[in-house]
Amino acid sequence: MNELDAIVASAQAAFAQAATPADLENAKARFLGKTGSITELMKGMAALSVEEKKSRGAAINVAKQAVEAALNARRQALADAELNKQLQAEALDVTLPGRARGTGGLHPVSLTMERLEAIFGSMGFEVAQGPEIEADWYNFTALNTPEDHPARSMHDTFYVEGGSAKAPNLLRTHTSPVQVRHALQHVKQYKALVDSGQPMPEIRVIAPGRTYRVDSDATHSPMFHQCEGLWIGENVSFKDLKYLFTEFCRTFFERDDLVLRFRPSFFPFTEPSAEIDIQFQSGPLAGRWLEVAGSGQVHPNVVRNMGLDPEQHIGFAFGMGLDRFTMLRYGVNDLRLFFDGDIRFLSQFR
Ligand code: 2NM
Repeated sequence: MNELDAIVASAQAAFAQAATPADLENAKARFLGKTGSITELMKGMAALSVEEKKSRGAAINVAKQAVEAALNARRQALADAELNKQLQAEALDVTLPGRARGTGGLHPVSLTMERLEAIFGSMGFEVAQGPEIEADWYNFTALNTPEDHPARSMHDTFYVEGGSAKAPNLLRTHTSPVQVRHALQHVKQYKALVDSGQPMPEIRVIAPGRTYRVDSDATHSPMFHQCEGLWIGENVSFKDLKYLFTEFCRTFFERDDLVLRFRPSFFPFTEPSAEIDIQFQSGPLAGRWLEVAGSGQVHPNVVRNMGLDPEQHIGFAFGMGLDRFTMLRYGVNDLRLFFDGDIRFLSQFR
């Protein structure tokens, strides 16, 4: 191999070895740079005769062109490789399925609330709301709860700063104060009728919502959900309560054979009072009596505090725990699951 062929071969090998554009430019300098081997050969021609210059020059030019061709080919190859790498990194598989945006859903207790509102709504009940920070009068006094009742102690009730007889000073321990507020408003609306001794439209209302008690363990949360109901008229009796609540439970649990039991009990705001138990006839809970609500005929003092004459107006009320209803309906065995906010649990109710 002559000297020129050897230089061309060595340049081709050097260019092939260059892994990056910077490597390639360094290799180029060794052959075509100011002191590169091809450049040196051209400098060396100065001493030659005109005839020799012609043939030598042509040969060097051929070699130089070969080196430049190799250089350009490698430049192109490196650029192509770089482009391919980039394309691969940014590759987009348009055949992949899209990423679904997670859809939210209602909390199971909210689902129970909606269900209750729909069922009682179909039976002519309005839905009432009221403040969660409540006045002592609405939460206890109006409900015939004596001053020395243990529920009024700081061990059972969350009190807040300030407050007077009617000013907000505690976190409501039940939603009964909402019933009292609703009844007073209703009576005010129909005041002309009431004053003239004429019949007033019946009060039929439920009050679902958050309630608070100083209580926290596996089966009690300091914040829990209640729904209370109130039906007041001139001829409303316990049999209406029994019919209404039986219909409600059978609809709520979707069981026609569900059985109810009313057990004598005591509440300051009702007299007589009864605990309501239910029994499933099939399924995992079949045969067991499950306590689901408290109820009773509204106490004459409470009827009076609602602005009505207990000699003329009579009715019943009931109260139930929504968390418990939700647990029974869905077979949830730990109350705390409702308050943990774990999406793996909650998403099952979507
Ligand atoms: C219960 C049990 C019995 C009740 C009473 C009233 C009101 F406001 F009419 F007096 N609302 N809810 C009541 C009665 C609540 O919960 C266990």
